[in-house]
Amino acid sequence: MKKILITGAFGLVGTDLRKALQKKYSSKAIVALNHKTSGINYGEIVEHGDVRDKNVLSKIIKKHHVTEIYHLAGLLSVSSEKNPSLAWEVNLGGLKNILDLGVMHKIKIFWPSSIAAFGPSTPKDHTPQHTILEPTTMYGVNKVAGELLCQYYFLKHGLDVRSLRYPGLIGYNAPPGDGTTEYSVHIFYGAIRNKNYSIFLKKDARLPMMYIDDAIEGTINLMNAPSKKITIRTSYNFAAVSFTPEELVKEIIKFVPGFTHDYKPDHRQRIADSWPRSIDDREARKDWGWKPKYNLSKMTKVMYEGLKKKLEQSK
Ligand code: VAH
Repeated sequence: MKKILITGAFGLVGTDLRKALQKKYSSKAIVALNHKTSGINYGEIVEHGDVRDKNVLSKIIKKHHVTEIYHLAGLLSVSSEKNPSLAWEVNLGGLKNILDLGVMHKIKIFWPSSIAAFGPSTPKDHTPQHTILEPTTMYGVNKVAGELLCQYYFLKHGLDVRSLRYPGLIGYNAPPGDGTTEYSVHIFYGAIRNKNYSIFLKKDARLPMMYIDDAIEGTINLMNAPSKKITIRTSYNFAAVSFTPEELVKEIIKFVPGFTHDYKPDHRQRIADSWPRSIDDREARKDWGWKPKYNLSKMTKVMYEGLKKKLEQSK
């Protein structure tokens, strides 16, 4: 019987992934590992622990006879810059614990990389799968090292570990994390609550983005694809749409007439400047049939309507 452990289960991706996997399998097929975050519980089994503690992870895997792991726990770009040592311990130390346990217990693993693996020397437009990876952030260093670690465990141990280079993800079931692309989530809270938001990036800061439903469907499809179809064992380029804050504002105003905003670029602009503007994900489309469903206007509509309903219900 499939038993899926999700680490970082109460974050932006983890929350929607739990919901989707429970719908696909059952609530008892899911073990949600929580570190400190509170969040919606969809009836799954919840365990508490820190991914830096290999013994705790090992006990949970044995207790529940885990067959798959979606390892999402980690620090994002901004928090990794604030605390680089913690980022190294959690993002890489935690990943290596999961990979070691994966080999020991013959577990299939998903781990998210990010467009943060690219740096200023990477081609900015239609960034190819195989290119220069010289990130200038600790988060990006963690992602490049993590990708190579995953490929090493596949080549040396035959571990079936799969990965996607997530773009900026947008969803409303869980609060946004401490990231750079998260302006695109916070802006909806500001528009709905106050009809105003101050954007911490420049108006023309074009970044690769994706609605959370596309990300979850692509992640599950990758994990369920036959192993022989997987030709990339570092991490797949994975894309849907690229937009600027200015373009997003124009879409939001269609739902919030009179929405006011300004641009106050801060330290996060330097991070955004080091990332690509758009991604070429032809390998994902060819190998396992990736195809996004949400463009900017469709994403804006579902995000606005979903978050508005959620905030009204929580009053
Ligand atoms: C961040 N949302 O901004 C994350 C993501 C591609 C960016 O990894 O840190």
